Amino acid sequence: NQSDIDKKMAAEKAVELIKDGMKVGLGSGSTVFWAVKKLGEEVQKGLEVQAVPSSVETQKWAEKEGIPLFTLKQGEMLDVTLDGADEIDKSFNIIKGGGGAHLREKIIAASSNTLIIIAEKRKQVQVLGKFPVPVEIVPFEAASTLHRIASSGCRPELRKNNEDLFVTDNGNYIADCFYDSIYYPDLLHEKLKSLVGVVETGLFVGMADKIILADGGGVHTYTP
Ligand code: DER
Repeated sequence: NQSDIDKKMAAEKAVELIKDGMKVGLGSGSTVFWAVKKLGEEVQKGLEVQAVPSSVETQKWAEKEGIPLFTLKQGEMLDVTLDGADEIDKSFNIIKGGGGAHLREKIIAASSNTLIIIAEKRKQVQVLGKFPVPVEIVPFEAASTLHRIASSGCRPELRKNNEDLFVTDNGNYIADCFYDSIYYPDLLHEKLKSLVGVVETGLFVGMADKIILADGGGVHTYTP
């Protein structure tokens, strides 16, 4: 369907930027799925890369494609990371975490010299906030942490996985936090991070170096 075509187009455009010998961060989600697939094809044709996956799901995809995986040493940086987005505003601030992987995704993005975001054009919005902000919290006394998060002016909802609570790859919970428009994502991120019990937010502020968006009409690359 058109959505998959668009995701695939954006993903494959990004993979063109991966050169021999690069250390690559792999994000998570259905757009990154196409990037891993394309990167795997290139590896099978001889491209030499090493990758760090941002979720167990991405790790499995990468292993299936024969992409060599590794762990960064202290101080070692990735050359480039490819990752998706749930919402992108005009200043290229991003909400991520729809798939529950934003803690590992942010660790990888922070350890990468370049962060390339790949997405369907429909993810671009004027102002963030239609999509709830995923916030990873520790399970211990989660209700008290939710109360502290609510005080930041949102309605926090513990993410479910069918009947059970969703548990991240790190053994934590996710609170999906419903705000109205988020005009100052940097301030909101700092406020949330200051709350005890909060591990990481899905607000990626000023982190993207390149945005590749696809819609039926083609692929557009934006540099903040
Ligand atoms: O959960 C995540 O952060 C994903 O990258 C998400 O933001 C994008 O997922 P999608 O490519 O399946 O829309």
